Amino acid sequence: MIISGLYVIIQPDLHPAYSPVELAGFALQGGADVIQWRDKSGDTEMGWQMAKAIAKLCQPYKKPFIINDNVELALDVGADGVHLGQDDLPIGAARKLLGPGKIIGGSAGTSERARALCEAGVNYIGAGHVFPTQTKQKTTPPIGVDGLRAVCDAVDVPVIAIGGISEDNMPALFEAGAAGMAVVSAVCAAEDPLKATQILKRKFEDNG
Ligand code: TZP
Ligand code: MG
Repeated sequence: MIISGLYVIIQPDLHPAYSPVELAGFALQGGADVIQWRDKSGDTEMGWQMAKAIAKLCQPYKKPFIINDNVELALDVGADGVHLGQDDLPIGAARKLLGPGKIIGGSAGTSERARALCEAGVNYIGAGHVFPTQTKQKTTPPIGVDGLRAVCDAVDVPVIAIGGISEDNMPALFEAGAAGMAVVSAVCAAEDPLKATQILKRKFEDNG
């Protein structure tokens, strides 16, 4: 499975009306190419229940389901892979647990880190944050479109841009060489998450 296209990250507690499972359903209906479950709540039971339900939801769509941070959870719910940041399990250790068939993504803000992740065996890079974002607390400035381009130029695996992405700033990201774009709030905090996904997806069709 290759990771590219519209990558929708589902987080709990962002939408006043819809549950994470409902949000994942809207994202899939709207044409998301990848779904990730990202849960920083610390509520292990809820996280497991949601991950299990979203994994099931993804199956008929044949879209990859990725778990953020948690290799154990990914194995338990039969996810297609994991996304790991700098503070998570090292890529090599995750690969040992997951085996060669699962997808492992890693986060990079620089070309050096992106290259190191590729050497460690990631299948794709999440590059960012490209633009300012309210969704994740950041201590470094955004890498911008030029920073994204540097990462794209440095590696052969698909690069997924992340951070502050909306329909308006997507064209510049394609131009920089991104294979896909990951969004959290553009779908999970949208008044109409289905319509929001459809609008983002159309941008891929326009640029494809
Ligand atoms: N990693 C880098 S930025 C970010 C993550 C998880 C949050 C992106 O959220 P949004 O709402 O799409 O800006
Ligand atoms: Mg992480």
